[in-house]
Amino acid sequence: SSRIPMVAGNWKMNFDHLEATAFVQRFARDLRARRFDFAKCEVALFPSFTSLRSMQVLVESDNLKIRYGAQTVSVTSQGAFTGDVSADMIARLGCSYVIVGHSERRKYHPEDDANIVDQVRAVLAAGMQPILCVGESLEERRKGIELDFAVGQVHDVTRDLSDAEATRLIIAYEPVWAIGTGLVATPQSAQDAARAFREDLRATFDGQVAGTVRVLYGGSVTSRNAIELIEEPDVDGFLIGGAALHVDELTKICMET
Ligand code: G2H
Repeated sequence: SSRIPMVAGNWKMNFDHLEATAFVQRFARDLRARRFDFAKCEVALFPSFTSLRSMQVLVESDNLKIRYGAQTVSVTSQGAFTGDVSADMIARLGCSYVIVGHSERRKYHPEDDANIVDQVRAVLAAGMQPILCVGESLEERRKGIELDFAVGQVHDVTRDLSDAEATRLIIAYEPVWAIGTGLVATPQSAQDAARAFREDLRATFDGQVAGTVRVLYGGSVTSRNAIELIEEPDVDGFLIGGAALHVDELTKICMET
C-alpha cells in the first residue's frame, strides 16, 4: 500500500532518562549498522514523560531519525490540574505522536470514551498524531462480537472528527487478552480487525481517509510473529510493549517490518 509502515515501542513505566538515553544510542547504532531505511518504515519510541527532554536533546544533537511521543496527555491546556501534562508541553519536546486510550490507561485511570475523544482532539490541535488504542477483551471475543466492539470504540472517537482530523489518526488494534500475555492474535484476526476499521472509515469519511490511516497491531508482538502479521494488507505495523525493552529484539522487528 501507499502507507509507510510503523514500528512503535511503548515502554510503559520502564527506563529512567539515563536508561532511555543509553537504549536509544545503542538502538540507533544497531539500525545504522544494519543499514535500516527510515524512508521505508517509521520508528517511534514512547518513554515516560521524565525521559522526553533527554530524547529531544539526543535526537537533535545526533540528528537521529527515530521519532518519539508520550503515552497519554491531559485534555486541558493549562491550569490547576496537578500531575497532568498538556499537549502543547509535549509538542514542544519534539514529540510526533501521543498514545491515547491504551487499555492500561482505560483500566487504571478514569479514561473513558469522552475523555479519549478529548485527548485525540488535544493531540491533533497541538500538531501531533494520536495513536488510538482499541481492542476487545476475552469476554467480547467469547461472545463473537469482537469486531463490532473494536470498530465501535474507533467509531465513538472518529464520528466527531473532520476529514482533515481523521486522516491524521493512527489506530492500534490491541486485543486486551493479547497484551503482555504471550498470546498473539492470528494474522487473520489482526487483518479482519484492520479491514473492519478501514470499512468504517470509508463509510464515515471522504475517500482518501480510509486509505491513509495506518492500523497497527499490538499485543505480544515479537520478532518471531511480526513477519507473518506484517504480510497482511491492512496491517501497517506494530505497537510493541515487552519486546521493545530489548534493543536486539526491537532492531529485528524493525528490519522485518
Ligand atoms: C500492548 C503491547 C504494547 P505487549 O499493551 O502496547 O504490550 O507487546 O507487551 O503485549
